[in-house]
Amino acid sequence: MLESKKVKFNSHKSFNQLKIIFLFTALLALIGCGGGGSTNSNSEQESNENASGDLTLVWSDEFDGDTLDSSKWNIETGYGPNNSGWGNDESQLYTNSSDNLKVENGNLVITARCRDSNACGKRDGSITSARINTKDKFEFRYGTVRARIKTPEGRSTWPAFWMLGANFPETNWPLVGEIDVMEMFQSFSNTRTTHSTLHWFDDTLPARSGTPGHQFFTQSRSFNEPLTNDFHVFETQWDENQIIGRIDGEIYFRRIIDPLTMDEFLKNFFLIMNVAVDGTLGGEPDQIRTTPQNMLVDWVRVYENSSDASTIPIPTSSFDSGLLVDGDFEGGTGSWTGTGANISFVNGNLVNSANVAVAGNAFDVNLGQRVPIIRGRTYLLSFRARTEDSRTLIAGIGLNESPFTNVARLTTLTPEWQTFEYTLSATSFGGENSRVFFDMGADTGLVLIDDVSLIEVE
Ligand SMILES: [Ca+2]
Ligand SMILES: [Ca+2]
Ligand SMILES: [Ca+2]
Repeated sequence: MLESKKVKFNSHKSFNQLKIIFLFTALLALIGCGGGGSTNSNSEQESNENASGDLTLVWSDEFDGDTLDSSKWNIETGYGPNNSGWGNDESQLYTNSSDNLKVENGNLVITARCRDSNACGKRDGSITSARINTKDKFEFRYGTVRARIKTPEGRSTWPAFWMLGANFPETNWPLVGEIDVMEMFQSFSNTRTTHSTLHWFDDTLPARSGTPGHQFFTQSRSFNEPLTNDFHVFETQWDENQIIGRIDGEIYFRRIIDPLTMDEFLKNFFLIMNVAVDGTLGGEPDQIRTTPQNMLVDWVRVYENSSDASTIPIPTSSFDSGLLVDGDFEGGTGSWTGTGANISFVNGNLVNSANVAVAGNAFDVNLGQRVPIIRGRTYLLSFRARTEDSRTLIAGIGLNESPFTNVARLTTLTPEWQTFEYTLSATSFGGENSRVFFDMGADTGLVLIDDVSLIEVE
């Protein structure tokens, strides 16, 4: 859930961001990350409770009563600041009516509905839903937050369980930081996929959207069955070093916190739950025209991590990237750029992943890192890569500016990881603004890249 109450941000999901989301979704579908993983058994869900070790409960709502506990939650109503649809061009009116928000049978129930099938319009009061938060009532720094949620159907719905920095709205988004524990949306994804995302501010890098300084990092997990069929436990484990995301106890998101540029995540956050309709990541109202769609939340629990120090092991990497930074992608950093720069968690390892849906120019989907190249010198570029079936990419070194002079090799990938080593001589170019690059847009299909290094050779 993006938030942009004060920052004008009409098109915050830029084309590239949408494309990246599509890339992730397609990738995860392709690599087939397991089965449905769904269970409707409380006992099975509860058995996952200690999957992250011994945790101390610090806050929870079991939704056992028949009204929302106002000592824990605030109800947000309206269309958001400036009636802008909460910064995302969302259509719904948030209300505090029991038509949209109630506690029933042990669950919080948020219902998105249209007045009738012919009245389902944008911010005219015909579509209603609900949004609640814990600002000033429960704010925390570090810990494990979990919720057991049955997400709503409906192509237009955009349910989310997320957090904003506690200094919001006094401090603008994205300087407050945003942690999305669970987000599902169907315009650019599907009901089989949950997304976890961080948003923060870092103006030393090119903005990732129309908001200056906006950076984000997103990972998703797709299943064979719709997540909407049943309850699932969505989780974020957060300490001063990194943020981990899980669904039903299984990790699918990991991001190391750079304390210099991601200081947003070293401060207090509060919780938010909502079901948006339409807007930049929802979709045109369809099912909700005739059938109200419910998000059910059995419980929300926040646990202390088991000690003040980091409890999440940070992967140690002995990989030598040579002249490059973070060649094994384990830092999950912004060292890599390009339309094909998407770091993904695959079998316990962070790799760069891109899936090309439509073939075009090779450079249309690219991954690169700036590195000085000295004219006349020779370099050894090595990396590991694979695809699903068979396809090519172009790997090389070259100028990072026009005329993009380069020396490169056409590389044929297979479903097995292969190591490629290319000796490349910079006979006709060089300079500070040079780069290592991978151009992947000429063929369709998946590309996974890992362990990239560049060294100078005699
Ligand atoms: Ca920052
Ligand atoms: Ca409950
Ligand atoms: Ca790696």
